[in-house]
Amino acid sequence: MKIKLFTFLFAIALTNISCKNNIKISSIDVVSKNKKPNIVVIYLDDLGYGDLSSYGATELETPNIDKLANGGIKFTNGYASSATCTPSRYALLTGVYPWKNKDAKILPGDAPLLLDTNIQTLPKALSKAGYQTAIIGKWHLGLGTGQVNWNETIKPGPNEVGFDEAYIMAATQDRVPTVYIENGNVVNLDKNDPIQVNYKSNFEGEPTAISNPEMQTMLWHHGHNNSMVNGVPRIGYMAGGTAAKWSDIDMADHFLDKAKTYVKHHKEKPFFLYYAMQQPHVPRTPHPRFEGKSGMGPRGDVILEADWCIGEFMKTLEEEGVLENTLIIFSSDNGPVLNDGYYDDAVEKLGNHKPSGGLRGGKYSLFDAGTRVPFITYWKGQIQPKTSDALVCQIDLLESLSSLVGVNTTATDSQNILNAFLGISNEGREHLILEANSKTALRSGDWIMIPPNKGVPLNIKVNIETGISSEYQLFNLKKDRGQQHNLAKENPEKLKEMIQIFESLKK
Ligand code: NG6
Ligand code: CA
Repeated sequence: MKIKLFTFLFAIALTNISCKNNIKISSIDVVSKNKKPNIVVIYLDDLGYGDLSSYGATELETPNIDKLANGGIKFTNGYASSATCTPSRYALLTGVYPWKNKDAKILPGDAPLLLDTNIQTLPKALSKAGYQTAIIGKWHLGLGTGQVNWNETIKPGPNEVGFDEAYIMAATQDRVPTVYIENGNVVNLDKNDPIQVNYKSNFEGEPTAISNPEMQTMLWHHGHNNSMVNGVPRIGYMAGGTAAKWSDIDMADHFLDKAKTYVKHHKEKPFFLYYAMQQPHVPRTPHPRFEGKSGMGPRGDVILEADWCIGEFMKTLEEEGVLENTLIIFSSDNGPVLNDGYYDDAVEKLGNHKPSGGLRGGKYSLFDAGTRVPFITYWKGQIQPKTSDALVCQIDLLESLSSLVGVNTTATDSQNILNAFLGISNEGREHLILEANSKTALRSGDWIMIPPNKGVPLNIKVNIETGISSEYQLFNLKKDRGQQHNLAKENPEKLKEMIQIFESLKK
């Protein structure tokens, strides 16, 4: 009879505790004896710590994601590496702290590829172990080498940094070009209607939200007033490519369909799928099936839509017979924001919902809600359900998953905390440097230290506290989850210790 991996892992946990002098067997040895699991990273965009019912939300229900949270490990101290997208995704894929790369900032849609093609990446590491690899969804790490010609094969891009297959949007849903790109080629491109993209100036005769406000179906609040696509004003100017333009309301279904098809076609060998969903980033464009369903306006509706997509995706894993051999990691690239540049009722219809789940700040913030996000690992029949307060970060997936599949890396920032991810241990990393808009803070144990920074304490446009202060800030998250009591003056010893750790890690 086949003995389940969980039984093995449990036995090993006991072995480690009781037989200290014996040679330690690690979870890696165990997994290598078994078939390599498929690995799926489901990554949401701007989903906050409090946006899921399994993470305490009372005003909306996310039953499908809750199944993962309640049937897997629900981390309460799980972090993105940054409070914005590009740097978090950079860290997720490279295992390198984003603040070490000065270009790892929110990128325009025509930015060159941020990743050096020689750098180690998560998909490359998994490829070494024989995995098939794919990204479906939001990329936002740049493409090409500058001056991209969207009408030819665009490279380097995801295929050149480790993904065998890539079906992506270049940047964000609110940035041009608003087209899907499959393995470097714009999908449905009509060569007679070439695409042009410019982030500085418009193309002659092309309507913008400024020249033709009457064409808008969604109004811009700040930023988004350049080219309009499907009535939604975007960041950046685009001309041509009419047949290739995506349908915003169908985007979720479109990526879901690609993800399901990928599983169906690749289930015979281990695969790594990075399913990077666009919700609930702006513009929030739920399919009409979900319109009005949350009572919270489009932001709530697209969270329900994302939850439904995940349920459908899980059904596919089950139907294809791979659910019990698939490790799923669920998280978000940064914390929540309500008004991120459009009038879409996110603020007006919020009601009692608390996207940040009582944490301070939000997207763009050095306070905790900027980076502390829902973080779940799920592996049916293998991971025993629990809530874990281990300190874990997306940056650690590179080293931890490499160790799971038996691949060596040269990681420095990424740590092997596989046992925390598999629930064998409650110990994650000791320290973590967090980043927001190129400024950094230290989390160590239950403490957070934010050094003095220049800048404004409130990002007025999005109404989010930045975490910036001219003074040191020190918080004990265990006693003060909402970061209301700055203990820097009260506890100079702890502050000194935190500064020392911070400085040694930032060297
Ligand atoms: C900001 C945009 C915001 C969003 C963000 C990127 C403006 C005024 N704001 O610059 O709407 O697109 O970039 O979000 O343009 S992220 O989640 O991809 O980092
Ligand atoms: Ca984001």
